[in-house]
Amino acid sequence: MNSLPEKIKKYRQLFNDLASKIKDKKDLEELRQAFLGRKKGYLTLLFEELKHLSPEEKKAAGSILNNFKEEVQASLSKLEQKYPMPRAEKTLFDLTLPGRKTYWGAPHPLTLFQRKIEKIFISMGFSVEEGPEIETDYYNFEALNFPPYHPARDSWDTLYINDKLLLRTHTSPVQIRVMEKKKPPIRIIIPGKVFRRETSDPTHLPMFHQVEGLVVDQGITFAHLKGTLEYFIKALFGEKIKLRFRPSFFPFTEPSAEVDIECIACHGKNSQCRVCGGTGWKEILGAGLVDPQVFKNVNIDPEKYSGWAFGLGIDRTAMLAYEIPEIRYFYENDLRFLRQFIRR
Ligand code: FA5
Repeated sequence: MNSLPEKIKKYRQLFNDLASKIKDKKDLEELRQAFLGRKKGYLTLLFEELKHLSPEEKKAAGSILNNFKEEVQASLSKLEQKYPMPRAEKTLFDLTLPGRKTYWGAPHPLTLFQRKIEKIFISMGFSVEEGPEIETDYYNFEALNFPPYHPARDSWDTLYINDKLLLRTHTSPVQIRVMEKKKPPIRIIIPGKVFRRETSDPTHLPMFHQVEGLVVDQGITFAHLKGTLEYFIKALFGEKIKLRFRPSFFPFTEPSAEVDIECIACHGKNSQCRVCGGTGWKEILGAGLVDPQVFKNVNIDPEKYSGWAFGLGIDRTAMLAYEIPEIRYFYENDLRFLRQFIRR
């Protein structure tokens, strides 16, 4: 039997011989398997032979064998540069596949619409205020001139937390909170959530959003209210929008009005329209001159100051602006609906 150094000499020759004949990466892979293959590679088998040697012989032979292994590995990596292995064979990934698209989310269409409203009023010199969604009976009703048991409270029924606390039915209580702290001139808008005991239908929700407006100064008249609201509605819907002021009643304004815009769903042409009930008009806001009693409740002199206020339904107005025939779509969380608004 040949000694280990002799065998190594023979295999070195074989390796060099085969290496000189390599034509492509397939030959290269075969050569690698022949020498380094885990079960039957020549080097693996030679290493197994070490087991039968004495400790001294093992040490000397082991070192020669390791040198030979390093030689083989170095030659193979040199050859690999000449015939590189394709990446796909080395990795489990198909790098040519398109990547997965990440959906980052976006503001809700009602948030976008609220920002649009805020922008128009800010451009007219208004500032933005906020107030609590859980309100006291005093701010939601009494200070706004709804005494206990007043029948006007019926149209603003809500969820009561206890005798004194309730979910606010409109953004008007924030008028009181602001007027208690700030003295005129006041020029603010107040956006926020409101709640009502209401059955939902295509234009009504039990929870929706309003934006309140309040201006208080000397010499303020109904003409200022009308001019500002006309400017605002045209900025939102375009110059051609048809709107009308209609007399109305609110305990905290006198005189009071409601503003309707033409029905975007049917333009007055469908007597069965589910949005306007066939009238051709849809109410978007209530407004009026601040009642002198409200000024007295916050210690502002009604002989010296006057003011106007309005409360607009954001969801209702957004549905008309985007020509959506159903207000509840905003709350169904259907991404096919919501994604349409991302770039508006
Ligand atoms: C009020 O809430 C008064 N606070 C508005 C006001 C403010 C008047 C300041 C005078 C001075 P009203 O209940 O009409 O008013 O609601 C105002 C607007 O909110 C409506 O025109 C409508 O656009 C919207 N709205 C009312 N109820 C609902 C509802 N259930 N679902 C969706 N939008 C509604």
